[in-house]
Amino acid sequence: MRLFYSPTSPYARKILVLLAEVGKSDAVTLEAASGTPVNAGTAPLAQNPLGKIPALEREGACALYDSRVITRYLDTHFEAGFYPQGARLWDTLTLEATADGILDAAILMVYETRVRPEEKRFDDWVEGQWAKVDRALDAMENRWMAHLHGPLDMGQIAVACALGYVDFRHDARNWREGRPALAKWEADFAARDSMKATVAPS
Ligand SMILES: N[C@@H](CCC(=O)N[C@@H](CS)C(=O)NCC(=O)O)C(=O)O
Repeated sequence: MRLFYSPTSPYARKILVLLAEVGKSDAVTLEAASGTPVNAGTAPLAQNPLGKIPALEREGACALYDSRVITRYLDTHFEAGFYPQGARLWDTLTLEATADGILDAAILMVYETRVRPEEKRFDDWVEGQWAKVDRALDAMENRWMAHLHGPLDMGQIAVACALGYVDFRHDARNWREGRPALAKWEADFAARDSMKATVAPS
């Protein structure tokens, strides 16, 4: 399998963490790729017409995207069990979607300053994106800690990668302030080998 990725992509990191957790990092060949909404660059357009990474090329089968489809596929393929059976599945999927929503907002904030010309920038829109992140982090602190401390699943991996990305790109927002439980959980999770092996290069 070939994974189109970038070492700074938090969506790709979820996949790399999953693979590391199941001891299957060697099962994919990594192919660096990147693009933006205004320049597809080296994005794998043949594998993903949306021009986004990650995308997973498979032998004799169609390429997979987006990251949640890829993690679900790899979880099944390697029988990882990171998408639990029964009622906990819906919590896991909702937590995963919340973490990915944080990433979607956090990345749009980055594009706003990196990609959009200065005279076209819209500060209220950027702050609206951060408000989404802020609310989602509050929900984790107030509602999700019991789940986060449960058996390892894809919701937890997604949250850890989202928090890592907020640190990486939005450190100045100081997300830990007022969220001691989530901050402690993040510090513990970040010490896992799978997380240490996939830290974005600065
Ligand atoms: N929902 C997608 C989001 C992927 C995504 O936005 N990736 C970024 C890089 S981290 C990208 O390729 N952006 C290029 C673009 O938006 O055109 C997923 O989970 O895979």
